[in-house]
Amino acid sequence: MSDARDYLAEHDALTRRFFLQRGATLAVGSAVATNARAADPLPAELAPILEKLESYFTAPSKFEDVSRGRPIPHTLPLDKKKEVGLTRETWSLEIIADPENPAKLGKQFTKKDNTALDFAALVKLGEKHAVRFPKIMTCLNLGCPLGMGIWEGVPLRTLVWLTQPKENLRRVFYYGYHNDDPKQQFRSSLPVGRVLEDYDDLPPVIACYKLNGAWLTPERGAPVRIVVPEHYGYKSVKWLTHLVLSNLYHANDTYGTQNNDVDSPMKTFAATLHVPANAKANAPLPITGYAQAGISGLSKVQVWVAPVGKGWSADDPYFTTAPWSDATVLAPPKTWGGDLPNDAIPKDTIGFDAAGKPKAWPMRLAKSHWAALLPGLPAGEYTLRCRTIDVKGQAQPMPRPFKKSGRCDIEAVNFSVIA
Ligand SMILES: Nc1nc2c(c(=O)[nH]1)N[C@H]1C(S)=C(S)[C@@H](COP(=O)(O)O)O[C@H]1N2
Ligand SMILES: [Mo]
Repeated sequence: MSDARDYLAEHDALTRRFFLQRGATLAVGSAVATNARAADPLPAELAPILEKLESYFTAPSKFEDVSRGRPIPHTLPLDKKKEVGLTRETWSLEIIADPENPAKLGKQFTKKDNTALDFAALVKLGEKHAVRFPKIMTCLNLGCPLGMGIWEGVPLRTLVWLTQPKENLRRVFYYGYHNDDPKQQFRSSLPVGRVLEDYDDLPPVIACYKLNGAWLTPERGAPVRIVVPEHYGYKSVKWLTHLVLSNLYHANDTYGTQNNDVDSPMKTFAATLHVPANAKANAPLPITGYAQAGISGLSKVQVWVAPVGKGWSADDPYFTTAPWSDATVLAPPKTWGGDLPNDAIPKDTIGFDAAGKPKAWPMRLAKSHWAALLPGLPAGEYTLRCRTIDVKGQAQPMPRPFKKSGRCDIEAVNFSVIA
């Protein structure tokens, strides 16, 4: 262990010195890549990989898809979609009291009574109430985000208030179209307090119909899906058909029956995008990655390189005392991507000012990119690890061996340095 510690302390000192030198000697002009974006100029060696970085927002068609159903609802032919209400012209939403734990409501919205809310009525409500906000979509069970978007819709509370709730309302649950087969139902839920109020500076929970300025596509849940800003993807139910107001006092999410922790908002963590495959000995190592700013926010990304097999002290399994060094969290990009019309942030997007500039950076519940240029190493096999520091200065992900509480790790990637 002491061997490893010595080596690492040395590499740490080297890393710090290296960064200082870089900062001092690199001219601004040599450091600008096309979409490069740091408050301070980044070393020119990073330019080629910064140019290849993914766009900040994800085009709706480029999102990874997590969809259940046999057949998956978005694969139904258009005629069938029309028949079952999965087009904007044919969609409608029932808003009802839970038959098993009924909330007392002044009014319900049902297909039977011809009072279900149709798409035109939702969009009409949107003229007055619509909100839009950036959010990263991440599956609780998967290691990497599915996509980063600006989601737009009507706050769910606007729909809840339409029912004139009187009493016995503690939970709101909702589900989407699943081939009219109860076994295929995919359901999520929220405490009513979260629907009615946006505590902790969160955007509202919405009945969403636009992503990145365009109508939702069938894959993303058209015509209407729920989007819950602070939660993993399973709370954001697609092909929404039913909003159920319940006096149940606990979660009844489908994910809860699959051993997932359904009261666990999104975590902060980092991962790499580019690590040199076969780096040259003693040549600087350009590295990029992304970070997800979860509920606890993001203040830093840190990296640490150690020789493979050197090990780390068994009493510090989360490497809290390792010689981490700060990477650069990239500033807002020059172009946003994601197929945003005119590459502009839609007007009145939460978290952005009137000129479409982010009010704070990095943004919470969103993605960021980062880069680091590490000093060259002798030939050998190495492990690069990355982690984040949240806004309160806590290293993240916190020790969290429970994958079913939201998958996130201190990522470790091995790479070779050759003579
Ligand atoms: N109706 C329905 N909604 C759903 C799902 C589903 O299978 N059916 N999958 C959920 C899960 S687990 C995730 S992670 C997100 C993924 O959103 P995306 O496919 O738009 O990326 O959708 C959620 N909404
Ligand atoms: Mo998921």
